[in-house]
Amino acid sequence: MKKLLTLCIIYQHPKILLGMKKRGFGAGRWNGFGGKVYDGEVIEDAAKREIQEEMGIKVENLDKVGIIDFEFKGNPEILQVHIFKSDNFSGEPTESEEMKPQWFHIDGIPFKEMWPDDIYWMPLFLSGKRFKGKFLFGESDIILEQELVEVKEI
Ligand code: 8OG
Repeated sequence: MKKLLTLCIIYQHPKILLGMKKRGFGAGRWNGFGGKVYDGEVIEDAAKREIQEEMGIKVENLDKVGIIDFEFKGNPEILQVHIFKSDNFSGEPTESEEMKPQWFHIDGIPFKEMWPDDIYWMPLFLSGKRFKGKFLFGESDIILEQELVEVKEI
């Protein structure tokens, strides 16, 4: 079974906007903004909705830059995360019940407090590349297998 999720990172060089996830899956980690795509919902619309819900800002121009499939050993479910980039938004990033937003300089991205795969694809993200990948996680979210390739189109 495949579950679709979105992840959006606002990138205004040299800073990116991340949020500390306060509850649920991935709590305690810095991450981009996003969540589950509802049945019948256009993926990009889901990304915009989540950004609005999680920090109260509106984004218009989303650029899809990556798709990564995540699997957890012993669990048949595949989480397919569609990764978007945006360089502009309207409104003020505001803390919600789910996320506490914060800007980070790209030389100070807190990878130790992020999902362990992020350190692999973030350089592609930051350099304007598009990519596809697959990560298999084991216990304690250790990466057991990984594939990551740069692609021309997504
Ligand atoms: O709705 P919920 O908050 O559970 O959605 C999970 C969010 O976490 C969604 O934005 C997708 C994102 N996400 C994963 N796995 C990973 C991962 O390995 N790295 C990053 N950076 N984000 C992930 O579900």
